[in-house]
Amino acid sequence: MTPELIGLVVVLVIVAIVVIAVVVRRRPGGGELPAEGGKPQLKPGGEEKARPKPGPAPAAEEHRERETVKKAEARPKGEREAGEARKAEEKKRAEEEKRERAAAEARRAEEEKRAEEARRAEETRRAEERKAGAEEKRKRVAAVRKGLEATRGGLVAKLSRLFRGKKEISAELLSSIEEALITSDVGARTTDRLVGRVREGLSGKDLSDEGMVWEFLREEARAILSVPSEQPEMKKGEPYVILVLGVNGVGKTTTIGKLASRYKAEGREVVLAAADTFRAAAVQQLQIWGRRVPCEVVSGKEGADPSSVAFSAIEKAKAVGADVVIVDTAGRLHTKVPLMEELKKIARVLGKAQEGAPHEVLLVLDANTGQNANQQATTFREAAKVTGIALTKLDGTAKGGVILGICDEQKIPVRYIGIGEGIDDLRPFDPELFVSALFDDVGDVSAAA
Ligand SMILES: Nc1nc2c(ncn2[C@@H]2O[C@H](COP(=O)(O)OP(=O)(O)OP(=O)(O)O)[C@@H](O)[C@H]2O)c(=O)[nH]1
Ligand SMILES: [Mg+2]
Repeated sequence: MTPELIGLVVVLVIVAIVVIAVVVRRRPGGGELPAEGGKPQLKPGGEEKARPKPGPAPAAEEHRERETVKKAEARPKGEREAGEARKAEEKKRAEEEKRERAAAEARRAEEEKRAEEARRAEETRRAEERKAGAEEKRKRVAAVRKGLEATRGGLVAKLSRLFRGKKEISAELLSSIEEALITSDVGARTTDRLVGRVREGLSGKDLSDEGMVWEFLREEARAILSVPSEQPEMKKGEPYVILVLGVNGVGKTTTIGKLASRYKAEGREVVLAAADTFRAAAVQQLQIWGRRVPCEVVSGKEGADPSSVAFSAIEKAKAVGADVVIVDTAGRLHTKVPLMEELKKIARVLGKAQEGAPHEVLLVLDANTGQNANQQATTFREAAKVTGIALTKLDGTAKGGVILGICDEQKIPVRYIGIGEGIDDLRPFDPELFVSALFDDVGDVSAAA
């Protein structure tokens, strides 16, 4: 190596050293590299060497600072906007809720209005129904009352005359009540019971004036007349059989005709059995009713066995699909044993022809016969299982009080009352209605009496 070359190398080395020194000094945070963990090493017991920290180039730092400022500026703006959006959302929601509440309120008001209208309409309907029911009841009471005019003019007028103007109920008044009841065919036993109860009420101070005694008698009458009853149900496709009994001329055939007409009006098909084979006229009488109703009448030859006619009638009813069979029988004195035996036979044969028959054994009693009607009931019950009573001709007697004695002693329910000869003059018996017809508005009766 030449001395010139050596000199050049030395110069280059020096230049390189200088350049390196310059570069090292200019490095950000220049100096020694931080120790492991990125922290500058502290000399034991000393402070961090004061020297520039290594960091990004000034341009990058500026950029970052600008970004930070921007972010700092941007944050409050974003928050503001978010807050405003939230508020707007809340306001919107509150308005929606308000609208929903208003709509719900309107719906409720509408529903309440409708419910109120429905309630009013229902009330009006019920009031009309009540009015119609009351009107219907008034008509029925009036019709029965008309049929009971004679009894009202008798028993009721007598009683009301006794009570008129009385302030105190004396022993004398009680015996007058007793007499009025007896003479109206209420019957001795029932009269005793009624007067006895009035006496008890007076001594126990439960009854203190004539109004109370009147009301008490009315209530007692209603209770006596309300005999509990059980009737078999009518079954579709099986004829319901009614056997009708009674002494001569009480109104059996007429009652059967009226009854058939009632069933027919209810839409039931009826077959009549002319089991009164003693008289040709009896069969003809039933046939006339058959044409009036109209309904089928089954009859036999004059003098035929009544049981066979009854049997044929059930056969006929089954064949034509009729709902009801009503068997007319000859009037018989309850004292005639063979005739009563015949009734038993008819009942037996009916039971053979149709299970459960006769479903009703209806005893017809004429109200005009007074206490004798009660006697008839006792005897007929021994021959046949009487399940109901039809009390006829109440329209023609002042002795309608007999119904109280019959119900009280026989404990057989009265099913129908006859208040005239017309087809509509048979009424189902309703104790409440009957008592109203008999006892209410007595002012009219006593005035007339
Ligand atoms: N005023 C009135 N008359 C009635 C009533 N029921 C029946 N009659 C009349 O009583 C009379 C006898 O009636 P019927 O039906 O023939 O009596 P019956 O029990 O069948 O008579 P016999 O078959 O002879 O035993 C007839 O004139 C009927 O019009 C009624 O409720 N009021
Ligand atoms: Mg007859």
